[in-house]
Amino acid sequence: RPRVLSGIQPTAGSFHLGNYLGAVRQWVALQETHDAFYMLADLHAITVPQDPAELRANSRLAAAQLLAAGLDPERCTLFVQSHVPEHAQLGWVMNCLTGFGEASRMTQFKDKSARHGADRATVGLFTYPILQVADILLYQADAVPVGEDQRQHVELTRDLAERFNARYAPTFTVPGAHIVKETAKIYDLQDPTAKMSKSAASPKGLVNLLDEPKTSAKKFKSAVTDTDTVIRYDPEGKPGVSNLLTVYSTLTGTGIAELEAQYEGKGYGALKTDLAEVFVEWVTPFRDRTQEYLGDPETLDSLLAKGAEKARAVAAETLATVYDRVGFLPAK
Ligand code: AQP
Repeated sequence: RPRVLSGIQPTAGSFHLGNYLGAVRQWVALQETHDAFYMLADLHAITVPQDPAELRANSRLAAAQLLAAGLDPERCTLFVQSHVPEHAQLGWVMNCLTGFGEASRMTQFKDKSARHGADRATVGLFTYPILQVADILLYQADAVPVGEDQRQHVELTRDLAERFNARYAPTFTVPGAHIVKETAKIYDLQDPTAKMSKSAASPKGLVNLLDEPKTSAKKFKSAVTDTDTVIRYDPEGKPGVSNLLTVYSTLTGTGIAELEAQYEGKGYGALKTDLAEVFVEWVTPFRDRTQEYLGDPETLDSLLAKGAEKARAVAAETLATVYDRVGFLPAK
């Protein structure tokens, strides 16, 4: 079976609709066809300041949401990044293989450091894509299911894997990004040209899965569209309407063309109200399941411990090969 690796940061508490449609939904599907490794990226989370108690609580909350979304620990390996020390260890080796200029070209760092202020951005935030390279290569992943915003980091992973393989000996599988075109980028409901993001300036266009469904329904109903009235999928000309159609189509499994036909002659109001209903119907059981998993933290923790054990077996083998290839003296 081909292998996949992906991760999500346990930072904001609730996942948002972009995280779910762009990434987590694919993870659930891929566990049927792939040897799948999914991690809670807590090492990545501390690249920006975190309250320790909140980070711990959010890690369990993230695990509960992944299970509620459909990850099955019998069919995939779900673990916490900091439980597998090989991530930090291979991360260091990868740091030493990366050019400073190369790392400086990562657009996500540029965006985030601009947001935090150059002085407050940490070196960890700068090198985070290189740790991500290590995350992926440790598992010899063939594919990395992510949203469009992560494409550049997967490209860096390919470059570094090829560099290591050429400099030492073939060691790493060179992975590809697994990006589902339709949902690669879910947009903010108030600014449909911007990515839906937990760090948006205003929460009005951000749909958090664990918010009160009524709150999210209101956000759908007041989504920004355009001054036209035709419901047509046209991401360039009609980004707001197209984003709503994407969400509607993915949550219901109805094709976009079918939705266009269904809403012919109807106004934006009808589309927004129906989509709000579709979302509430989908999210209500998701929230209930999340609460059920959260209610039993012991089971959650032991499931994550088992995941870490499975992950470590693979990670340790890769790291041992890497240490040998770079010329470290074996510890006796
Ligand atoms: N709007 C989005 N559309 C599609 N996919 C998205 N992802 C994030 N936003 C969208 C994908 O979600 C996965 C987990 O991402 P993360 O843990 O790195 O979270 P993030 O990218 O930090 O989340 P945000 O909201 O985008 O926060 P900021 O803007 O602060 O970084 C990834 O696969 C990502 O592609």
